[in-house]
Amino acid sequence: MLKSQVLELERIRDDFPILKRKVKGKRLVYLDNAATTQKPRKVIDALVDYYERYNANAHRSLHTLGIEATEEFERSRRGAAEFIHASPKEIIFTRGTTESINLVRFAWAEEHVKKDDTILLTLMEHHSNIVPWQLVARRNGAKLKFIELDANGRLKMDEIEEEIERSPRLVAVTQCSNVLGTINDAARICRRARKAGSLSVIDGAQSVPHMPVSVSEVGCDFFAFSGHKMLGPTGIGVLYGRRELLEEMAPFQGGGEMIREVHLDGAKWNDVPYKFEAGTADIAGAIGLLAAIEYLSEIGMEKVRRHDVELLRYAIDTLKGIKGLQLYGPERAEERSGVVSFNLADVHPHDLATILDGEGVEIRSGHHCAQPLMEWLRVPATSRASFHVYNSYDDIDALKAGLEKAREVFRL
Ligand code: C6P
Repeated sequence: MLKSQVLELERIRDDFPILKRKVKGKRLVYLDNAATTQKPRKVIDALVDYYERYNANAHRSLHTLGIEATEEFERSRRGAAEFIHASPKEIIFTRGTTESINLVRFAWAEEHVKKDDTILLTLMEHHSNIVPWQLVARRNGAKLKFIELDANGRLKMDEIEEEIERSPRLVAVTQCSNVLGTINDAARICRRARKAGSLSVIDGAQSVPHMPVSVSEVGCDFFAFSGHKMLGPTGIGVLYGRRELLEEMAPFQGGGEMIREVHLDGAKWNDVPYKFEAGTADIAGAIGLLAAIEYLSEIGMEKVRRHDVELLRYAIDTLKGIKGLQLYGPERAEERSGVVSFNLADVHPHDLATILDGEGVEIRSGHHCAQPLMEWLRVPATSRASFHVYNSYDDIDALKAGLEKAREVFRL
């Protein structure tokens, strides 16, 4: 059944051309949304429209096309700002979450993190929110401290609060785990960090696509997310940075647009956010991201979240009934975003993913760029199904049927 209590699924699915294709002769059941989502016609059309009608560089040429491209590019910035309740001056366009976090590394942390400082992280971070800090720590002689999780994969809040009391230089935490789905109380963490004089970086790669997010309510110093996980194009993302910090920070990369004036003996920087946007931006990507934001806003992020919870509840109940299947992460759907990781007996996740692909069911298998978390779970890899607005109960039924087939193949 394609029905949902929350969304008009038939209409929504109609908006996504790719959902009409078949995989191995079967209906496409796309459950790899945490890796990247599919794109609605509105986003595809916005990209084509830019290239067909007003393709030009932004913030450079004063001809008609240049002015139209600049206006749409800046309208995208305002749209992104409104979506997360920030000011447009605090929105820097990047290639995605990874580049956003690395921007903080190069433009803030390399200068401000000193010898023996602590950078506080958690065991559920994606490599994008670990490796940049390992590099800073190695260069500047700082320490990394990782906060543990409880048996259900929830962050130990008392432990992180205790550590924040010690005033780490930086607290870098994901709002939602891409493996466990766990939602962290980012607002509480950032409030404590602010009180302790620590800066906060929130990885919003898996939260912004799935729930209403307000950076002003979260109260973070930096916030990163990617367009391609929220129905937008690849190659575009956002770094939100608190205005006063951005004003003080050094540039990220040097080049065109990030300067006010350049002379043989030096240069002066452009205003924020342009100071951090050297070179020609992904103009089409930003315009496509705005189309995605408009599409999600038309549905309403509250509804997107309610649909996620509904699917999670059904998925957890369904998968729990499969013999030999181990689920990871919090049991209550309300405590997680639209991601379900699991292992089936000792079948390798890659073998499982191949069998499911034969049934048209696309999931991700592997370490999901979260190897420290895999080590904590004591597994080399997991299988992972992840949802978005076009997924339905029968996608989860198809996943279950595929898993039952795998049980037969592996004689479990
Ligand atoms: N996670 C996944 O399948 P980029 O690649 O820069 O758009 O996003 C990186 C990233 C950062 N943080 C979190 C929590 C993420 O989930 C991701 C991307 C994908 O889980 C690809 S590894």
